[in-house]
Amino acid sequence: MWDSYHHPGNAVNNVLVCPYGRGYLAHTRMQVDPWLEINLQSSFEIRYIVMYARQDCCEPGRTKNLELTVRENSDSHLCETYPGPTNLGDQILMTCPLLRAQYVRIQIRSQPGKTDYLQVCELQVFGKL
Ligand SMILES: [Ca+2]
Repeated sequence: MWDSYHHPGNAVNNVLVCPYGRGYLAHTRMQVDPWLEINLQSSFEIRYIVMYARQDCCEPGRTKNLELTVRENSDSHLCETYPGPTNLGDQILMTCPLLRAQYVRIQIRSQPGKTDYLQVCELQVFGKL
C-alpha cells in the first residue's frame, strides 16, 4: 500500500535526487513487510541493483532487513539481504548470481509485531539480455 503523495513510479523515473516534499519518493504506508516490485517487461540476466536512499530526512533506521529477490514466473529466488540501517543519501548495492528474471523485488522483513516504511528514491537494475 503506497502513500498517496509518493507514487511507486518515482522509484523508476530516472530522477536520483529526492528533496523534501511530495512527488519524489516511492514511499509505502506503515505496514508489515513493505515491498516494491519492478516489472522489467522482459527477461534479463540480473547482475545487481542500486537503491538510492532518500537524502532529505528520516534515516537512519527505516531501511533495514532488506531482501532482494528476483523471479521469472512464480519461481522466486532470494539474491541477497542487506541488514542496514541506511544513512541519508546512501546508495545500496545488492547483487544477484546472474539469474534470469523479469521481476525484481525489494522488501523489508519486519520484526515480529512491527511495521515499517519502505522508501526509495530510485531503484536501478543492471543486467543483460
Ligand atoms: Ca526517482
